[in-house]
Amino acid sequence: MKYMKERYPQAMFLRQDGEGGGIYHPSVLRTLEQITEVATSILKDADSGLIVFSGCGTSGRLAFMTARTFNKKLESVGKHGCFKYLIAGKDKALFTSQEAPEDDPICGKEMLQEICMNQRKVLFIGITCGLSAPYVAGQLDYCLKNLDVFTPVLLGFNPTNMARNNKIEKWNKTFSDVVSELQKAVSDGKAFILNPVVGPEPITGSSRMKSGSATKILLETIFVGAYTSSQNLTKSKWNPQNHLDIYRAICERVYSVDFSKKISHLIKLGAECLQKNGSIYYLGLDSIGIVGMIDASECPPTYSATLDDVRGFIEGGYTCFGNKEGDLKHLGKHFHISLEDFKTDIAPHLGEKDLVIILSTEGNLSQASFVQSLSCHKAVLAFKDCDIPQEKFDVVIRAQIDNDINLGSVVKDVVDGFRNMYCEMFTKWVCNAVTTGAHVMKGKVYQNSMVDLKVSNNKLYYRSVGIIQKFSNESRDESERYLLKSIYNTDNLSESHCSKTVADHIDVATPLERVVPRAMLAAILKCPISEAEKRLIQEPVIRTVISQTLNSVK
Ligand code: F1P
Repeated sequence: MKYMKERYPQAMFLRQDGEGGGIYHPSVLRTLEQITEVATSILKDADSGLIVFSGCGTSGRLAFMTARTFNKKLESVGKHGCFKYLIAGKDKALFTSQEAPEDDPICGKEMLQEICMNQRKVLFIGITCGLSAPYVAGQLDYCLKNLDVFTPVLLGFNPTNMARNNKIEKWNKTFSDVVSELQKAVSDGKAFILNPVVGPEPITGSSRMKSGSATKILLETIFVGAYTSSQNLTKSKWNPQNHLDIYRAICERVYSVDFSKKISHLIKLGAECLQKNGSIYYLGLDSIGIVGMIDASECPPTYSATLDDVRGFIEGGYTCFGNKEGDLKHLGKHFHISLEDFKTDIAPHLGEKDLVIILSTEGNLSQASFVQSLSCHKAVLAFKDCDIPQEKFDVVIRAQIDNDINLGSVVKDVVDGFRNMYCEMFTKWVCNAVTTGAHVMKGKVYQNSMVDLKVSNNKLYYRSVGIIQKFSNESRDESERYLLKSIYNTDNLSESHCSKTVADHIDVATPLERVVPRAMLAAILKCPISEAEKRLIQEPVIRTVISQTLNSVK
């Protein structure tokens, strides 16, 4: 894989100047301060309004996590938790990707209306890394029509001129149209756009990585600031830059020589397990466990992984998880999330081809006898100086946020109350590295492209067309025809295939396997779909079959 410095996670902290600068850009810092002021005014009287985070996929899951963190914080000081989250596809989407609802702006608007009924003041933060999700577009549009109640914020990581301009089905605007309207409200001081450039993702389009991390970092910077100001915890004015410095220090620590050696070891173990059709399991405590679960949930849409390839479990199950709809176990085995479920459903079947990674702030999970007796590969990531029986684990990563990381100029007392958040960030970087690295080693990526993605929403449909075009040198229209041929498993597209909507194509494509690789091979070789499928059966490692095919037509 081509590695460019700007793709490294650390690159998101680069001090870029000029238009479209990074997270330290003065205009970004100013916007952070302004949003913090609005949030502070709501938190000072938490019964007076709401703060709503909303998004799709990873962005929605981070919306959930952030609302959970700050509600807990408010409740710990006897206040009412005024943070709410919305995610396209509702709570089911916290665990498995439900990407079709992402394309529905009306559904987005209605869900927002429902939770904001009778509110007088709402700070709405719509998160969409690519400035693209119709679900969020519908919500921002609704806020713009009701600026007396809503202060809308668009959080994403593209310059505004790159906002998606594709037609949204059954709607009369594009995301880009909504951004233009938002810009007018921004100039009137009634809305905000927070869209620093964090550079390209290591795997093109895998916004769960840098953009996901930046989402978490920026939201936490705003709300740690708002919380501390509303509680009068600090006399000096909140300085977002100091808070961003903490994450920069954590990122440098994760990628320091000693930690990266251990993480590479973990990636190799993970890859070996996936290659042997084994699994990676995260077992975690509290929010650190949730980070593992989120990481796992992103593997199917990004790498066409099965729901069993990477899974996460959390001590206390749904009670600890704290989602709106509560226990979702009835939806099937992939919604069994507690350690007890892991012990009964998974532990008895573990073997040499599986890897269990303990994620723990305390280390007490790593000491649990049930973990130590598991007959599989085991690793632990812990954040306290605890007594980990090293000999029982293949990899031990022990990070001490206080000692390892210079918390520098940030008020120590402020940071003390949010230590878990920094551990979560550390964990996210480790988990993302493990699952990305393991899938790359499994051959799920060609160069920097996620060539085996699921064609499960409008954005991913057109991304797939782009990937086929890039490697086949066919025209865009012809590349789309190859995609359709692969979806409908035919070499002769009929009138009825061609007259269907993109949403119809997505419905058919979502449950299918290897749709994009099959279309790519057929487009490169100009061969029937059945011939492409035969090649994929003969050589199931996607990267290998693509590079062999490309070499054969050189
Ligand atoms: C939302 C999202 C991603 C997911 C996939 C489909 O993207 O669900 O989280 O990985 O790419 O879209 P965005 O709206 O945050 O750009």
